[in-house]
Amino acid sequence: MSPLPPHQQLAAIGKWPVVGERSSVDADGQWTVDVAGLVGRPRTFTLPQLAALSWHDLVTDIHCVTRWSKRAMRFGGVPLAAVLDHCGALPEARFVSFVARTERRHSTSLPLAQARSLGTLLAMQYEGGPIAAEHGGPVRTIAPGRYFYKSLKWLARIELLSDERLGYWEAEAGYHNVADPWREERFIASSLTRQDAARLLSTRDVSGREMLGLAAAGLALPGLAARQAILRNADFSGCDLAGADFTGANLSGSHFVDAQLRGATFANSQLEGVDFAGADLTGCNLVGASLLGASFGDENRPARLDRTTRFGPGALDDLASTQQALVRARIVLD
Ligand SMILES: Nc1nc2c(c(=O)[nH]1)N[C@H]1C(S)=C(S)[C@@H](COP(=O)(O)O)O[C@H]1N2
Ligand SMILES: [Mo]
Repeated sequence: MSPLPPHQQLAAIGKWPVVGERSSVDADGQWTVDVAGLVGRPRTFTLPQLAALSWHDLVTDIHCVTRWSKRAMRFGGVPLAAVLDHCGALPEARFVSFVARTERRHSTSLPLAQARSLGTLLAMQYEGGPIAAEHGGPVRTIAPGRYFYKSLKWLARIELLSDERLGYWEAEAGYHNVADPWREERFIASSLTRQDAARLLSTRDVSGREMLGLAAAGLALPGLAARQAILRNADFSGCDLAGADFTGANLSGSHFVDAQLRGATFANSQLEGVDFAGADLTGCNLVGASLLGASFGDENRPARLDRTTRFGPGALDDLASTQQALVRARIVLD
């Protein structure tokens, strides 16, 4: 089988995690998709009108930035290229923004030439049936060859632009705007230098702060208070964080490789895609934490876990199968 992109792991068999928004708004009436901006013939399509343009089946692997992948997903729908040909993309159009019919009007964007060459699909079917509502039905985009945040659920509007308009995750969460999984373009570089980070952390209290891509590897930070902090993509590898308090913190994509975390609490925190390989998690509280795509290492470098490491009920179901086995073998579940 073809390899997965670096540091991705297969989601548990039969499981397709729901990530981000969970539903659309105003879904009662007839669903329409607007094609607007730099096109010669702007138009509002109903779904049957879209489907009539051209139909294409696409089989692709999907790769979430939170480190889970699923292979050979079969989608059916209309190629973006067919819609663009129909509506006449103007020569000055260089970017395409996809906007969702959701509360926060979620969006993502791609350079237009890339959106075409990747074979972006406006998908209306998954495995021959309708796309489930929580996965973006009745119509979502699929951008093969990019992390899955470039694939928008509940498509309401396609807008062609001359200038880049960053999407929601790209603007709000520091997600990389290119998003090539083979190059691991997960997050943009941090704006904080290592010195700035060390200075902020020396106060031992970063509760409620937002610091993306914190570079803290190797620091001694026992008892760090980081309640409700937004610390996506932080590097805490090799840190001493014994007894640290990460209650309610967002640590998506962060690294705790070989960290000392004895007695730390991660209650109700977001740990999607976190790497705990080799970390000491004895006495840790992980109750209520979301663990999609999290890694506890492998047989060569497992996290240290035992019966004093506490997980919430059902929390391990979010882990890849190999990870579930590794964790269950080390903790004793009642
Ligand atoms: N409208 C909308 N589309 C979205 C998101 C979102 O929050 N809202 N999240 C993105 C992310 S980060 C991922 S990984 C995928 C998840 O799709 P799924 O829930 O069908 O797995 O949708 C992407 N598209
Ligand atoms: Mo994602």
